[in-house]
Amino acid sequence: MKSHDHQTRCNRNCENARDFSGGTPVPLFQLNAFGVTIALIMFTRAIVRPPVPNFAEGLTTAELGAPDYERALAQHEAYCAALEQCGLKLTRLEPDGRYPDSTFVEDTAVAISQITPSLMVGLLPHVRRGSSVFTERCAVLTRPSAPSRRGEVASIRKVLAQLFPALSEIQTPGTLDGGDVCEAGNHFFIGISERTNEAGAQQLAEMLAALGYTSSFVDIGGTGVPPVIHAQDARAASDLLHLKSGLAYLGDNRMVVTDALAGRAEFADYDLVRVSPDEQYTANCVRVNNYVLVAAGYPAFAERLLEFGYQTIALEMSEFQKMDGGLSCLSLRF
Ligand code: CIR
Repeated sequence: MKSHDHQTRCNRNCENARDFSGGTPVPLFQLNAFGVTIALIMFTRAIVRPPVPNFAEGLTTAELGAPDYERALAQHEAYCAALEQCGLKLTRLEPDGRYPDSTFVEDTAVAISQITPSLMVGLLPHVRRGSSVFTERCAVLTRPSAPSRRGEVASIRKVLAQLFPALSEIQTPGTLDGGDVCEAGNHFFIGISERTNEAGAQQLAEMLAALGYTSSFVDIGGTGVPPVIHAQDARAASDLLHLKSGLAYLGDNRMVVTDALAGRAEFADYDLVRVSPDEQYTANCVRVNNYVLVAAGYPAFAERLLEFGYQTIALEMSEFQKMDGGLSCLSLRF
């Protein structure tokens, strides 16, 4: 669904070596009380990176023991296969032993599509013609607050420069992890957490506004102060590492939330699927096109999603959970 104009512009602006063949993400629309809302962005691509042999040296507070590398590799491979089942073309980055947490690629960038003015003034004719209302897309390189993770951004920058027409970047003193950014149609929730500070959130909010999106901040109790902890040490702040550790947008105005977030005014207008504290890990599920990826071991939650009409793919995540990682963290989807 790439418009001819869009393709021409990309060909003019980009070097031949660049690969935009995954196409512009396809938006689905619904009408709401205020007009037209993007209901869901259909993804075409994802970036993934397998865990490294020294994965166990990464940051964690989970106290679930050290991850088994071989098992983590197998779980990662199953995750990649699930993304392909959802229709995504994968870019697989080489593992990099300097960064034990680098399999959690979601934290290093935020992918955004630009809403064109046509969304405001003439959306329906566009939809009828089947052309995309996105003309360009942009990626924002983050600035992780964890010192051990900051270097991960360099290799993501290289690959995103090949895939995106435009790159922006969170600047000091801002810090931001992609795990704190929850896209919900044409609104983004940005968590203020242990990893993302207000300066970083504000920078992202301004970039989003320039692309036609609204955003709001959700304070999950962090300070944005860089953690100095490593495996086996306790994390001091909120029990949600990132906003998306407790929140997932499913499309259809439906939001999965932990009990801790369910009462927040920010989510009052959504249909909430509440997750109890003992099931908190399952809140980090991911809608990818026609499927919802869910962590294996939470059959009651998967059953509820089935009742809503979603097809689910359950994935073993034990080794990533040991390092505080969830399903969304393992890929950057666009
Ligand atoms: C970290 O503490 O940074 C990693 N061990 C886990 C990151 C998980 N990422 C995410 O939730 N988006």
